[in-house]
Amino acid sequence: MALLIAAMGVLLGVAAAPASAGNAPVGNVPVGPVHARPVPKVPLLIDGVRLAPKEISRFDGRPLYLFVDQRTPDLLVGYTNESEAKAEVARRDAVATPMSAGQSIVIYSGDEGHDDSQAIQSGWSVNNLTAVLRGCGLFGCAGNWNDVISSALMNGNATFYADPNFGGGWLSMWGGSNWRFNMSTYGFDNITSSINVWW
Ligand SMILES: [Ca+2]
Repeated sequence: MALLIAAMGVLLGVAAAPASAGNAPVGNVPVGPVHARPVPKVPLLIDGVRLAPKEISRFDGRPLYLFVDQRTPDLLVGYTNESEAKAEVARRDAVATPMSAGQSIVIYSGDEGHDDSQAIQSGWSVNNLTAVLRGCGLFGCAGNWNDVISSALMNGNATFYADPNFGGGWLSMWGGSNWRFNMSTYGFDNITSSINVWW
């Protein structure tokens, strides 16, 4: 009997694993006040000052508002003031090639477009990626999309937010035309909790 119970426990443990994995903060890389910010792989231009990637630690504990232009993908531009960042994005958007209807981006849970994927059309946004399940099959889902986006394929513009409801620091990827990148390049791996694919 004891053996049987032990065996059942093992079975239950195996069966329960995917559900608990789905609820756990998978890959939760906080950008809150007490945590070090992930180091991007490209140089920075923060508030107009050029910095080496590791110098992003200067801004640990406060949100950064970042964007990357596909034409200069090896430079992470950022602001400490959100209004200034929004003004810069709007300025660039004003001179951009008009978007066409039906553009979309694809988000992936793995690097280089691997693992779970989800397309999001331009004009749509998700205010809380915890609500969107991923990796679903006959036996349920592997989890949700919160804090797991590791790469994206962009045909459109998108802003990735660290917090739900388009809050916290953000990374705006601008001018996407068949552009695939890893979020880790820009220090934003496994961070996104809400997303806006804007048009
Ligand atoms: Ca997050």
